[in-house]
Formats: sequence, structure tokens, C-alpha cells
Amino acid sequence: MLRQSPNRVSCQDVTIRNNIITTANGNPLMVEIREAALIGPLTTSHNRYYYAAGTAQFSDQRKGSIYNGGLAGWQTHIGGDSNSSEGDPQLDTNYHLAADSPLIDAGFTVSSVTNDYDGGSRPSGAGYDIGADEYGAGTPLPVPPPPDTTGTGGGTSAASGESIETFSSLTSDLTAPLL
Ligand SMILES: [Ca+2]
Repeated sequence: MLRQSPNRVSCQDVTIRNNIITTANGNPLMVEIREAALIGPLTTSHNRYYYAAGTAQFSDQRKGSIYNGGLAGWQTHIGGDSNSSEGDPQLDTNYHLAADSPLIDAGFTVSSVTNDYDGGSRPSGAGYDIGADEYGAGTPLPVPPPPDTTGTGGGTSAASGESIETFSSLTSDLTAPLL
């Protein structure tokens, strides 16, 4: 969700790429741009959207640019989100990509990202995978990871005084991405 309100600022030059976005609890909204919430370009591609109970929805509430609808119309509306798709991402019971996931090697090449959630090297195989996990790279960390785990780096712990960033899930259970 791209949101701008009196106590928030607009987002600028936003990129949403190689993400698995899911929602639950009766809310099919995947991405929403609220009025006056975006400055500059919105760059999106190679995302996977999944709403198990129905069809994923997208919303643009900017004046003169209103859109409410599904993925195909969204792609046309924003002139982007190419190579994105909708459907079950095919995750295993530990929220890692299953062997038959269509997201394997389907991601955009982001050469600055060299490790996945598990600390394994990416890309692996024929290319980058969509989502936080690179299939077949490294030893899968449990989700959520054990306390004091960095989430990457193969489960190493931070030294005293360092901050630790943990991940609660590989997929987001959001009402919609906040932008
Ligand atoms: Ca790969």
C-alpha cells in the first residue's frame, strides 16, 4: 500500500521486484497506491501474487489514475509488473520453494543480491528465483528462524552489540504492501 497521510510521507522511486505477495483473512488486495502516496516511478516486475480464496486485486487511488481490478488490468494500467504472475507459489511446509515451484529461475537478475534467506548463494541453477529462497542453495533455515538468527548467513548469530534482524516469514501476510 502506497500511503500518504498527515503523519506519513510519500514514497519515491519505488521498486517491487522478485517478491511473493500473499494475503489472507478475506482481503484480496495485493498492491494499493493511495492518493498522493507516490512520487516518481513505480518499478515492478517478476512478482508472484496469491490469494487462495479468489482473485488477487490491485488498486490505484491517485487522482486521475484510478484503477481497481485484477493483475492483467493492473499491468496495463501501470505499464509494468511484467513477468509477474498469479497463483500458488508452491512452497513446502517450511515456506521454501518446492521442487515443482514455477518461481524457480523465474526471477529478475539483481546482481547485488548474492545470498538468499538461508545464506545460500544466489543465483543458483539457471537464474534468480522469485522470493526470499533460492531453491537448492544452502541449508534451509526454519521459518521463523531460531532466536538471534540473522536470517541470512547460514544461521550465524550477531556479535555482542550488533543488531539482529529476524524474519517472521518468507511470505507476507499483509493487507497490501505499504509503499
Ligand atoms: Ca535459481
